[in-house]
Order: sequence, then structure tokens, then C-alpha cells
Amino acid sequence: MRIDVVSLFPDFIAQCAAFGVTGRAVERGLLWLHGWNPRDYAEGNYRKVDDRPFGGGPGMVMLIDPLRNALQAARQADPAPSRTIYLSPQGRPLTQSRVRELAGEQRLVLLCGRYEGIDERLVAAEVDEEISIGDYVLSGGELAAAVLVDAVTRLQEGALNDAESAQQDSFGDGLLDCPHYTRPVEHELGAVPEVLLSGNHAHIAAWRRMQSLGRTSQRRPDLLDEQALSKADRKLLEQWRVEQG
Ligand code: 4GX
Repeated sequence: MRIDVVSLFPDFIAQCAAFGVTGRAVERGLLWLHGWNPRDYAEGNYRKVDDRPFGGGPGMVMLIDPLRNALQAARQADPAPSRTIYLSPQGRPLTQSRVRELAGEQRLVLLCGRYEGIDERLVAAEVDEEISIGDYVLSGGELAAAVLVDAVTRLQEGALNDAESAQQDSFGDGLLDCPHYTRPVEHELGAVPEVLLSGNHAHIAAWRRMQSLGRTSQRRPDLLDEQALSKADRKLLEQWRVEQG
């Protein structure tokens, strides 16, 4: 997958993707990441990329033309059609299901804003989709773009090793992950749940499922449609509630 990022800090996203799963994906040729700086496409001695907002008020707004020229350069760098995504709190919240869809695109162009935002005419004319990574305010779109790059890269075929893939599956069903334990069995902070030491793989799988269901119902009820659960899952959730007291 090819991802072009239009940003005043193009190196920032490259640095974010230089380690771990994304870094390995770049090495393996699964991810091509390119930065495009609107400042390189700005006119005049000062290479101005922003100006004061019409209507008054604090802050600055990014100019149309440097962004538009940078976007055009990014698109022309590869003939494959690209989706242009603007990262902003006004966008649709990013979900794992949207990440799965975007991971199937051949290429993405990500647009990162600084200051108060970008001129709305550029958004209307050049942006296919506005995405938010969550209901909080960042100082720019770069961290949001880095989040999106990470989430879609780990879904590229061959990006994860076997252990990482198995982990991925546990959120694949829309439930929160179960708790995990390692040695020692006994610790002053507590003991490891018996069932995990039993060697009974069916019991262990059922216990983990129960924990996932219970935690999701407790912490993220918005993710759980209890009516839609299988009979077996409903029984596990009931059992979890009994055990919680
Ligand atoms: N999920 N930001 C965009 C610039 C900006 C300011 C005002 C439009 C209007 C964010 C998020 C996010 C901060 C990126 C402000 N754009 N992006 N930036 N949450 O907070 O994606």
C-alpha cells in the first residue's frame, strides 16, 4: 500500500512509522510512505502557507494553493487512483471496520492541517472523506495520520507475525480483549486464574470469551448488542456477572 502524507512536518509521520510493525512493513515493501510539504509549493520569499481568518478571530487558516499544489504533486507521483482523507475532529470517527476497508485501498493521500484548520473550499473540492481519530483536540493532523497509517499497515498481508495476527483476531469480533498473565503463578499482587494453568484448552477458550464479553459489557456497553449474542455467549456473560457478584 502506498500512503502519501501532505503535512508541514512530513518527517514526523515517517519517524512514527520507522519502528515496530510499521517499520518492518516498510522494510518488507508492504508500505510506501511519502511526505509532501505544502511549504515547498508555496509562493514568494516567505513561502507563506497560512493567513488570518475572514470574519476575524484568533489563529490562522491554511491557504488553499500550497495545499492544493502539494496534493496534486502527491497524486501525480503514482498513476493509481487515490482517496484523499482529511484528518480532523469534524470527521467521522475512525473504527476498526473502516480501518479494514481503507486497508484494502491501493493508495491513500492523507491531508494534515495545522493552525485553526484549512480553507473550507479546499476541503469541499479536494477531500473525499474527513476522519477523526477521537473526540479530543490535537495540535495538528500529523498524530492522527500516524494513527491511521499504523492501523491500516498492520492489516497488510504479511505485516504481522503469527503471534501478532492471533492477537489481532481477538478484536476482530468487536469485543474487548481478555486479560493476560505470565510468570510467576504466585505473586504478592495476586495469583494467576486457575483455569489458565489447567491445560484444558476448551475451558481456557470459554474463560477468555467470558472475560471479553464481561469486560465489554462493563467498560464499553456501546460495543455490545446483547440481543444479538449467541445463546452460548449470553450464558457466559451471565456467568461472568454471577462471578463478579
Ligand atoms: N482526529 N486535529 C486537525 C487542524 C484543524 C483545526 C480546526 C480543522 C479545524 C484530530 C482528531 C485533531 C487537530 C487534526 C486540529 N482542522 N484529527 N487539526 N481528533 O484533533 O483527527
